[in-house]
Amino acid sequence: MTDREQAPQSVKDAQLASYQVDNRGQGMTTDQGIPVQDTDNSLKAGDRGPTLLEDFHFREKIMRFDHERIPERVVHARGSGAHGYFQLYESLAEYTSADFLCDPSLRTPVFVRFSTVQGSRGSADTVRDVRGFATKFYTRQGNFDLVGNNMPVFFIQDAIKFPDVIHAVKPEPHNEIPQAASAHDTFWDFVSLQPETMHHVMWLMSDRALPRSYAMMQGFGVHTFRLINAEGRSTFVKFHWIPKLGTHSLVWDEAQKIAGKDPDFNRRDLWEAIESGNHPEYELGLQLFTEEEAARLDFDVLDPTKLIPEEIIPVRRVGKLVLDRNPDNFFAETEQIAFCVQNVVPGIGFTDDPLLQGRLFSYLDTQLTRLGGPNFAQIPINRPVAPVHNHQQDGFHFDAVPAREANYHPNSISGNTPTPQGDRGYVHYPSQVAGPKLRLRPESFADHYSQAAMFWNSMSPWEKKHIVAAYRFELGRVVRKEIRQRMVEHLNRIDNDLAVAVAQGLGVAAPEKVTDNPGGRSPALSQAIEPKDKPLGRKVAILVADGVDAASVTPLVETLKAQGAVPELLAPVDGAVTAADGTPLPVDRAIVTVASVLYDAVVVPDGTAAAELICGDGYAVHFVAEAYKHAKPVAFIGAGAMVRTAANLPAGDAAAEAGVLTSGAGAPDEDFLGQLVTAVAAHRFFERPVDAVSA
Ligand code: HDD
Repeated sequence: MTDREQAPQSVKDAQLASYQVDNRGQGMTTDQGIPVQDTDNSLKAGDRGPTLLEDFHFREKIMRFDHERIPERVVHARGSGAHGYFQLYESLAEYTSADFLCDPSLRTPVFVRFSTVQGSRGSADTVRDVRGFATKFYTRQGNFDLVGNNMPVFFIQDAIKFPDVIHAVKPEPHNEIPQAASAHDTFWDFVSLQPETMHHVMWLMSDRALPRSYAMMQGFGVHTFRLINAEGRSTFVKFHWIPKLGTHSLVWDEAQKIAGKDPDFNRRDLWEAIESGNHPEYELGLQLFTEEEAARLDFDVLDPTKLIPEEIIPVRRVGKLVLDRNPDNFFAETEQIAFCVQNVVPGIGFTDDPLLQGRLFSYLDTQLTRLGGPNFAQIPINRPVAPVHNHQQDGFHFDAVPAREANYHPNSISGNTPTPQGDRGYVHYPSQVAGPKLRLRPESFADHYSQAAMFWNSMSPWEKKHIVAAYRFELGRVVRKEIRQRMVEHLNRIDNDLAVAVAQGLGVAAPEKVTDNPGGRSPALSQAIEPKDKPLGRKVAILVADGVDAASVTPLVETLKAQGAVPELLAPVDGAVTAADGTPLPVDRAIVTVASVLYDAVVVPDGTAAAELICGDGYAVHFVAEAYKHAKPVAFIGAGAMVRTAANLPAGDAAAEAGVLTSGAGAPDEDFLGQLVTAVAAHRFFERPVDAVSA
């Protein structure tokens, strides 16, 4: 690797490092640098007397504490972030003049923040919601912020509706219930009255709204943007992030339970993956197309409720994003990072998508309140690595110390600098605009059902089942019957089978078919086709107890680790279990401190005494039954099969046995270990008859 490849990332690292304060090994001082004598006792008049106003250390300490909170983000308040880099595969100079998209030898430093939309800062990670996927590229030409989501479309077509959709989905105004959930009247009231939401809501009801991991989630820029090359030629572009680990989801029952067992599930997973060197990786994909190609599509590319099927315009993979460093301080970095959709560099431009146009105002504006003034770009995490020179000045928290006499342009005092850079500066793409000023939606935005139907038609049977269950759950929580009925009528315009299935679950009248399903199919939209060949990052619980056969445990652990999975030994109590041969086997956690929902698979090794202990532990038996119910691989070695019987797992046909592995006594052979790795990689076995499993 050349110095050049390393350079930009280390520039940002060096910049951040220059702000880092290392308190370790230091004596305590006040904010003014005055040495502190004692921080445990306030200064009093006499040992039982009143605290004195003179105690400047006490007053400073309490004053700082009283003002620790800043307003949380209006949306996307709950999030976690990481540092990393972006590197291109080959030059895109044919399409763009953006430096970081033309030079494959550059490593552009990035900070990525993942988030949920609805909940407050302290809400759970695994709620049914859209996930934010916001990337700040610190390029040599300034910051480029790609502020996307894990779904390629949005609820609304015009930014003026954003406050409405967010008010509707957030907790209801009279009682602030529910937290981080869309299953309530105001959301579905709005949705049922604003049919442009239909396509995005279909995504929200799908498994995409329950990502297993941020490292197993796609990202999308949503809008059509432009790339502009050095000759000024524009090409339309849709941005995609494609996770190396594939796109995988939780199931709804599991997601709800995780919200209680470990509300930090996705945050912890991201943190631990980076700490353990399993750096999350994504490829940047581009759908590139001309205005003529756009004109031939049967929808408007300026409408953010529509996606361009990959089968029509393929996704070209052009570079990779690697997240390789956790933040040093959550507040300083993850909380204070300010993404702004208007942050683009030369070579990247906007289109007239009315949602995008509104966002160009909102993000800059929101930072004023959130970060307390106009100088938020000077906060270390927001500072570009590109030099900043202009005549902007003053305001709250102005950290720069400009050495200059002229603070205006033109000037003769400072040699007329800093100087506007003409063609080397950012040139807005000179698209033609003309027309009367009107408040209306274009006719080309009028179809709200075809792509919702396309999404539905593209799903596998198990994905469809999950979508129906999600509508039933969400609408089942809606109190007002007329809202449920309105939604079923909309669903009927998408697909009669869907509407009937949802209606049956809600106890409302099943609608007659009024139209044919208006959608086509885009096979690329189904998660069923995701690559499932590697178990990378999957957590496997190995249930052990005293008397376990150590020979059946060791090869499991070694094989799973070698394949990039994360095996953990769980036992009735923490510490160590004594294996059948008398050796102590260290355990990772007591089983009661975790739950099956926090793992992707479960294995019960051999050892009669251990299996008997596990069979007698209701929590452990439930662990296995619940993993089965959530369609996860379950494996039993030798006497471990007693737990299968205790958990009362369905058996007898291929569907019931899918992903259920058994091995003879003692050390498992290569064949079994291979099957286990394949099953863990496959992730879920949705063909199982799980509805009757009580767990
Ligand atoms: Fe937004 C935050 C993504 C439409 C107004 N938005 C925010 C974040 C993400 C998105 C990922 C969190 C960034 C972070 O981690 O700090 N938003 C989207 C996407 C949209 C979208 C993909 C549609 C394609 N947003 C949208 C509209 C508006 C906003 C139409 C307003 C007109 N969004 C905001 C905001 C936030 C924000 C209020 C809150 C905090 C912030 O910006 O920094 O300005």
